[in-house]
Amino acid sequence: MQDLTPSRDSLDPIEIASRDEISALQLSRMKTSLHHAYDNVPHYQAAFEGADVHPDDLKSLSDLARFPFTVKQDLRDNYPFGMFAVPRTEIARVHASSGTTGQPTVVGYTKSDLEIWANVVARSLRASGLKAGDVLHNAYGYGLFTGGLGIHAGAEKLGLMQVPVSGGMTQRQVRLIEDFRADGITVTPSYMLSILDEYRAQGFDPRQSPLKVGVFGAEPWTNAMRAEVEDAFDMHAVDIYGLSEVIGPGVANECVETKDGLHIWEDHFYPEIVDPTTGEPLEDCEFGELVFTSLTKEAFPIIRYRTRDLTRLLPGTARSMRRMEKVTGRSDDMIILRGVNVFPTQIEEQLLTIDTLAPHFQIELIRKGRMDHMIIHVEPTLAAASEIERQASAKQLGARIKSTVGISTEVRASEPGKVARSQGKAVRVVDNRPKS
Ligand code: DLL
Repeated sequence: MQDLTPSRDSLDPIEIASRDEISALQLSRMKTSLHHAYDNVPHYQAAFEGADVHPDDLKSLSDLARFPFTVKQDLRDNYPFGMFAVPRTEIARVHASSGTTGQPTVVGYTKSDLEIWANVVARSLRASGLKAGDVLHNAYGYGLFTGGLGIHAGAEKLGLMQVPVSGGMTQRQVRLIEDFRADGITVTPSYMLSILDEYRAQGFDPRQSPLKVGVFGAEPWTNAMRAEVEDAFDMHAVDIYGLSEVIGPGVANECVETKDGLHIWEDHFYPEIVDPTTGEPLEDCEFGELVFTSLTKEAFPIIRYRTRDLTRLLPGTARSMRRMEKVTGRSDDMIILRGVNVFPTQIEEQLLTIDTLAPHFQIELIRKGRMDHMIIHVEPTLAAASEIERQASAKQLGARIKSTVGISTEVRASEPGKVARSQGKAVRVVDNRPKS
């Protein structure tokens, strides 16, 4: 793999500023952001007053803990535009969640917000090892999802030649990567696996592909998956994180030279880790739920937003800004099986240790008698694998999960192509338990 480390002088000075400088900037921006939210969004005014706190009470960064959290339900209650802090006529764009699990949530951007977003995405793509003149194949979905258009603007800002292909039509994805000689690809890690299958189906050697780096995010993925994809394509695989409520992709990104967690662009997004049950702030290095406060957003300031993503904060390495460890999962995705907490990423990790099984998987939950039961659907690597070989691989995975995660599962290895493929965010868990 090529060394893609960006030169020190190509970085934004704040990325490598002293911690004191970063904290001073955060404090002054946080004061402005709290005032902006309080003065212009009735929800924040009521919530701050309910907690008996005023923006003037913020004297140091740690005073932020006195302010109330914002949760997804607050956004739903204020659907569609109630959380906006500027007149509707100043909104340049909206994005929205799909709303498959409830009422959709809407976020808005002024022109200045879009500019900041493009800058943090450009910073993320540069940290990933891309530079002006490179070709970027952007396979995140375009539309109301923030992935496609978010990456798009940052890629233009960095001076890349962008192929705005969006998700789907996997055969064409492979053809365009090859014909246009893409240096980089932005896509969900699960869809990258579908592209990998298609590479092989078309008879291309993925290790000979022009790709030098993949920038993967929008869903949890493991270091084991990183190793799998890096080896398959002979390219770097780096992690990009973000969420619509905070801005979209580009809240945090790994550096290609270290790949040791994601540097949070702390000059725009202030992170905290809290205990997911009590909401008490935790120290850096302690594991808990990630919470964000926007420092510069105009249209949709967000104060202490509970992301539900579980991780911990670590000191900076390649940049001065703090890192977040790869996200283990969302607290909503945690499965409690007969008293044991399980995340789909733990299943992924074990699956990738077994060479005879492909990296595709889906978890199905059912009820057997009065007990919850987990079925893990997987596939053999080889199309020609016999029934006996498939069963042996399935048994091996079941045993690994039992000994590492501590749960008994039923692993079903069917023919290749049977496990649902993703063209965006993978659906890892299908809950077929009767609703009580
Ligand atoms: O997924 C934004 C995005 C697009 C990020 C493209 C990266 C690349 P939402 O649809 O609002 O926004 O979903 C946000 O996705 O709270 C996490 O649970 C999950 N997520 C995003 N990035 C990662 C990641 C976009 N790198 C939700 N690792 C977040 C793990 C991630 N989970």
